[in-house]
This record gives sequence, structure tokens and C-alpha cells, in this order.
Amino acid sequence: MTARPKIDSGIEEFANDLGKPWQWEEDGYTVTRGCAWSAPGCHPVGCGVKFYVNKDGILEKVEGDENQPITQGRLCVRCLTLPDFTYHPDRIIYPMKRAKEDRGKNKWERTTWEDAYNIIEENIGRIKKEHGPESIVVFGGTGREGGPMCGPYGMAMIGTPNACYTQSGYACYIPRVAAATYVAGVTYPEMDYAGGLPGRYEDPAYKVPEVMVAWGKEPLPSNGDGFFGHSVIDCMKRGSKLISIDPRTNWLATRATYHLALRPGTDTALGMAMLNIIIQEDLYDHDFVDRFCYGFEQLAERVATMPAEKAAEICGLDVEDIYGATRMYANASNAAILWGLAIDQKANGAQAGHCILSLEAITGNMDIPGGQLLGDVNDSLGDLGFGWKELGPELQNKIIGLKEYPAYVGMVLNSHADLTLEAMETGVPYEIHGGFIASTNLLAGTCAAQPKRWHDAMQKLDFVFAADCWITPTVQCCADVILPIASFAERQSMVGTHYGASPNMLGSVVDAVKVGETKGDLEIQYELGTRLNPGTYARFANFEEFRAEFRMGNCGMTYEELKKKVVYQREVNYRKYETGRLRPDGQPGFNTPTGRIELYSTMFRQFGEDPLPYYEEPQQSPVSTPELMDEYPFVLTTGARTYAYFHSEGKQIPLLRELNPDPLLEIHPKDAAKLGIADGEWVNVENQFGKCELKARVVPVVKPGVVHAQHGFWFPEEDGEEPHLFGVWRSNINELVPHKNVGKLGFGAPFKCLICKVEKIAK
Ligand SMILES: Nc1nc2c(c(=O)[nH]1)N[C@H]1C(S)=C(S)[C@@H](COP(=O)(O)OP(=O)(O)OC[C@H]3O[C@@H](n4cnc5c(=O)[nH]c(N)nc54)[C@H](O)[C@@H]3O)O[C@H]1N2
Ligand SMILES: Nc1nc2c(c(=O)[nH]1)N[C@H]1C(S)=C(S)[C@@H](COP(=O)(O)OP(=O)(O)OC[C@H]3O[C@@H](n4cnc5c(=O)[nH]c(N)nc54)[C@H](O)[C@@H]3O)O[C@H]1N2
Ligand SMILES: [Mo]
Repeated sequence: MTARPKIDSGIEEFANDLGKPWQWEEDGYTVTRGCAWSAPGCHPVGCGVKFYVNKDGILEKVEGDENQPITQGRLCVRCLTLPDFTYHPDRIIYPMKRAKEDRGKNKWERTTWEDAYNIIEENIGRIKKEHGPESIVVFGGTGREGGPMCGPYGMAMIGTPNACYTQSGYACYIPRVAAATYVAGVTYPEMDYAGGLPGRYEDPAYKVPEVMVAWGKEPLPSNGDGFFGHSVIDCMKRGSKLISIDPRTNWLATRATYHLALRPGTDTALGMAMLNIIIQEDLYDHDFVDRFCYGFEQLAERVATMPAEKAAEICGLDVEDIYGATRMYANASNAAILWGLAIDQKANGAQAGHCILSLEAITGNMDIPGGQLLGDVNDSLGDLGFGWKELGPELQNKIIGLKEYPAYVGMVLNSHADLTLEAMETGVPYEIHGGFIASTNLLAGTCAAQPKRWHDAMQKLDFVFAADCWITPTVQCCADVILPIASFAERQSMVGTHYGASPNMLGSVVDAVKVGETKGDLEIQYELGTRLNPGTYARFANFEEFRAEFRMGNCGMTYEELKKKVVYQREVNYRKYETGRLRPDGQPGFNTPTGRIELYSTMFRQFGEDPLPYYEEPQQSPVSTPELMDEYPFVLTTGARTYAYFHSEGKQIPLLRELNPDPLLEIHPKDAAKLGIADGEWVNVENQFGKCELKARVVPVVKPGVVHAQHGFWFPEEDGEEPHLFGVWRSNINELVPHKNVGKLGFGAPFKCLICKVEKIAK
């Protein structure tokens, strides 16, 4: 390992290391360095930002921080437009309330935090008393600061077991995490991009990956799950070769040695075939397999049922490309798979994840420099299960879906999304009366499948409060109180790449400006928690103590220390399976029942799932529903990320909207010609579940027979009152996504593998 500064070696010294203090005066500005998170939305990436605040206390501009060791001054357009977000006239910067009978109307009235908290305390208290705490649901979204806090918001702050990330099958990240947990006993192996090494790519401990495989992930626009996309380019510049596994020709695919443009939803078939080739051709790492893998023979037998020729037919690929790409990956001295959201967004997703982990394992790429980096079991970024213990067994057992889907509900301590919707609709297993919208705009073609069902169910609740920055369609439809959320330039907190699962960096979130009366999720949780559920917070003398435990984890620093360092690169150790850093008992090996990576998963078996990967067609596909193909001839994938937007966010910001003014449908020129559709014309996209209007982008980035639709559209400039609700139903692709098309263990949903028809809208 390279020598690195010790945490306690002195703040000034460390600050000097990065070349700049955390704050200084320059040309009439106070310049403050900090790291980006939310609001406005992003995953916990922590890009380095310099905030320029003028003499009047106004945030005039932001710049990339060249002293942030990972992002080195690079910044995306969503950060650069932060001032436009900050002072947007529609932004909510004071607590607001509305009478229940005015739901759906623009009858919001400014109030004080004290009044808002009183209203929440009174109503939540009443519902708890009358119907039990379990009758309140916290609705959560993706990994903004409020996202990972969804569980604690419910369990600790309100005292309900029912915190719910509302996407069917938890079809974001968690199917991959389930595979990682149940197969390898690790959180989530991501490509090692030297983020924790002081010398970065040139550090002697590091080796640039010979091959990178972008599998259902496009980290350049997405920085998915906190993985810094520019690092892929950095590695390409240093010689890494690329393989792209993606139905669309995205930027990375155009630079790839192999682009496997598979039919959406068929990833597990390809993964099994790749494993089979590696085993048949003896391209695997015998030593690693012998010492650290369990069930190799069974895996070999299973994947032999998926020869490359069969996979080529299922996936619509050239068999030679499957062989070529597999050999290139397996023969590399070190290789990394960037596995993305497309893995999760199918019922067969946990199995696709199982294949990918097995590929990483048998090729010996686990936890080596420039391979897949694993989290250290001793690193923690606070307790995302905070409040669970305090619920006690009776309430714990009431969490919705525990009986039906224990592998899901027990792992994430979240109520099952699909069953939570059913509970709201039917009162089974019990009635739901209260709600907290905590960092989701689920109606706007984002978290919710079949969003009209969610709309109708949420409207019926007795009392709903929200924490957001805007009157979104979701807030407008049902909230009675809204608490204004601070941006990452307005509060004091911390961001850790990858939610702390990859040991790359921690960055400070600083309050460079003050805007209205906004607060961060952390403060809201503490302040409301001490009112609604004081017992659970009794051990904290004040907010600082709560933040230290809940946000700073065991990083060894106080907030004030981190603020002055701005960025702390966590220590990186490789091959932790040799050193006992992957298991709580300190023994070498992996944190599974057998101590090895379970290619044959004893935990999947225990949950009643097949212990080995298997391929299953999407529920709606040319193969499983051939009878529907006359009517719905296209395979539909959705939601590939764009630079302009973070899900439904950013539609109000003119510079962002200009980049992507309308919701687009990518369709191949041959298909468009057959249907008489010209580029830029509006089309109806419809299937057996619903329909929406999108603008055709006629472009050969998809193959004939495949279309791709953007997600997350609403129109903040339009009438916000019910029933129009900012036009949220017009271009809502999630109207076409059904519920309960999930895998056997409850994971995964077909957001990226549906069928549909496309018709030109008659003028
Ligand atoms: N068709 C289709 N649908 C998809 C996807 C897809 O690929 N295709 N992707 C899915 C995925 S992976 C996800 S994760 C979901 C995301 O879905 P959501 O997380 O529900 O995303 P948004 O709808 O943007 O809602 C986030 C809301 O939180 C607010 N917010 C921003 N920052 C903060 C903060 O720090 N605290 C709080 N309290 N609020 C904040 C924003 O203003 C916004 O209104 O969408 C899913 N929907
Ligand atoms: N700018 C921006 N960044 C974001 C977000 C955002 O909304 N905007 N959302 C954040 C969230 S919550 C998430 S989960 C991440 C997701 O980020 P990523 O993991 O990068 O996922 P996507 O961008 O949805 O899709 C990645 C690629 O998968 C391809 N794909 C579609 N269907 C399939 C398939 O069936 N198989 C395979 N192999 N590939 C397929 C798409 O063509 C696309 O190129 O991004 C995060 N970052
Ligand atoms: Mo996501």
C-alpha cells in the first residue's frame, strides 16, 4: 500500500495536500468548497463543487473543484445550473399547508415550521392511536439524502415498519444487491477506479483494467449508484478496452471492441452462455475457484444447458460476438464489469446478477486492482436500519410482505412495493391511513408502475405530509403539509460514494448559502423524530450527536473536521478475502454460510429460490406472448438516463429543459418509415396496460423491432390542479408498466422489457 495521510494527522496538513482551504475570499465572493448530493437530485457521487456567494449572500455561480481528487474540476450541467434551481420562483422554501378538502388545488398557504410540525404531530399521533403505527407508510425514492433515509424515517421517526421504496420489485439496485448478498456475502462490487488511492490511476497499488464491460449501465450520464462515470473515460485514455452489453448504441457502445446489442430482458441467457464458454474453454482462475468458490461443478452443469448458440438465438446476437467478447473478458489480466440498472429491471434480474457475480468470481477479478472493488466490513456510514430494533417484534412482524417475500423485505427492511399498493387499495392485511412522501415524485413516470393506481390510493389517505422542493404532481394530489428541502449548498451533512458500500471517498455537504427556511432530511428526521417517537432518539443529547452517529458512521471524523478536509479518500485494501476484512468475525473468506462465493447459493435455496442461475423470458415478450405480437409488435425498453434530468427533476430549469424539451421515443428509421412516422412527430405508445404520448426520435441507435422511451416527464408550466396535475398522465410511460411481474423472491420488474405498439397521432 502507498503511504497516505492519517486521519488524525492534522486538518491543515490535509487541506494543504489538496492545495486549497475549504473556504476563502476572492474578487468579492466567498468561495466555499463542498461536495454535491441532493437536492436537486443526484445519487451519492459527491462531485467537488465551488460555491461562489456574493456580498449579498446570493449564490451567483458554481464551478467544478479542481482540488477534488476524483472529479478534478469536472461537473455536469445539473450542478452548473444550481443557482437557477436555488432561486427558482416556483421552488418551495417555506413550510406550506393546505386544508384536506383542498387537495389537488393550488390553495397552499405559507406557515411556520412549528405550526407544520404541530399539524404533523397531531395527525400522525391520532392515526397511530386509532389504527396503529403500521397504518402509516413512508414513500421513498432513489438515493438522494432522503432516499436511504426512507427506512429510518419510518422505523425511527414515525415508528412504523412500513417504509416503502415504491418501485415494483425494488427494481433499482436491490436485485443486484440481493445477488451480491446471497451469492457472495458482499454489498455490491463496483469497478475499481482508484477512487480511494492517493495517487489515483498512477498509484503503484493500482492497475488500470485491461477490459471494462458496460453491462446495462451508461455511467457517463448516470454516475449510477455513485459510480463516477468520468473514470471510465480516464481508464479508456489509459488503454482499457471496452465491451458493451446494451440493446442501444450509446456513447460507450460506439467505442467498444464488442457491442452485444441483445434483445431487452435477455441478459441472464447471455450471462449463462458466457459462464459456459469460460468453463468449457478452461479460461477460469483455478486457484480462486478452488479456494474461494462453492458449487462450481453444479454451476458448470447448469450453464451447460445454455450453449452460446442457444443464447445467440434468444438474445438476437451473432454467436461469434458472444465467443469473442467472452474470451476477451476472461483472458484479460484484470477486468471490471460495470453492471447497471438494466440488470434489475426484469423479473429475472437477480439471476442475471448471479451470473455476473459468478463471472467476476471465476475469472479471479474479485477485489483485485482494477477489478471489482469490495466494501470493507468495518466501514460503515451510519445505520440504515436505525429504529428497526426499537420497533419490537410485534410491529416488525407486521411489515407488509414479510411472509410473502422474506428475502426482499428482510434484506432491505422495506415493505414490499407491490403489496403495499395492494394494502392501500384493499385494506389487506390492514388499512393504511397516513403517508409521508419522502423524496419521491412517484406519480411522474418515476418510481410507480401504473401510477394512476397509486394516485387513487394515496388520495384516499387521511393525512399525508411531504418533504420536497416543489409542488410536484405527487405532492399536489394528496399532501396536506409540505416541508421545504435544502439543496446541497444549504445544509451540513456528508456524502459517501456508493452509500458507503465502495470504499472510495467521503465528502462534505456544506451550508454555503441560506435560502428561505429550508432544512435537510437529516434535520427534519431528528426534529420530527424527537417529537413523534422520542424514545428512539433519547440517546442523542442533540442534533450533532445524532448526525455523528447516523451520518458520519465510523469514519473517524467529526463533521467539522470533514468540512475542512472537504474530501476524505477512504483507505483501499485489496484481496480482503485473504485478510478477514469481508467478515464480521475477522476470518478470511466471504461472508456467506460456506465462507465462499456461493456459485450454488445456499441462501437462495433456503428462500425457496433455485440456488443456480436460470433464464426466464420476460412475462411479455415475442417468445412468452407470441399471440400479442400482432397487436404489440415492439419490444420496449425505458428510462436510459440523460444528461439533462434526474428522473422527474429539472423540468423547470430552462437550460436543462432546452437540452431535452419533450419526452422522446427512439425508433429505428426502418420501423418509422413503415409506420409513416417522421423524426419529431408525436406518437401514441400503447400496450395492454396503458398508453402515453411521446415524440419520435427516428434514429438507428435501436435495432428494428425495439423502441426506447424516456421516463419521468411532467410539465410544471401547465395547469397544476386536478385532474390535469401538470399534465402528468399525458407522457407517462409507466402507465405501460404492470405491477406484480416480479421474480420469485419479489425482486425485479419489467421497466426495461415490455411490449408495445406505436402509432402516429393523427393531426
Ligand atoms: N419507466 C421507467 N421508470 C423508472 C425508471 C426507468 O428506468 N424507467 N427508473 C426507476 C428508478 S431506478 C428510480 S430510482 C425511480 C426514481 O424515482 P423517484 O426517486 O421517485 O424520482 P423523482 O420522481 O424525481 O422524485 C424525487 C423527488 O424528491 C425531491 N428531492 C430531491 N432531492 C431531495 C432530497 O434531498 N430530499 C428530499 N426529501 N427530497 C428530494 C425531488 O424534488 C423530487 O420531487 O424511477 C424509476 N422509474
Ligand atoms: N442524469 C441522471 N443520472 C442518473 C439518474 C437520472 O435520472 N438522471 N438516475 C439515477 C438512478 S436512480 C439510477 S438507478 C441510475 C441508473 O443508471 P444506469 O445503471 O446507467 O442505467 P440506465 O441509464 O437506466 O440504463 C443503462 C443502459 O441500459 C440499457 N438497457 C436497456 N434495457 C436493457 C436490457 O434489457 N439489457 C441490457 N443489458 N441493457 C439494457 C440502456 O440502453 C442504457 O444504455 O442512474 C442514476 N443517475
Ligand atoms: Mo434508481
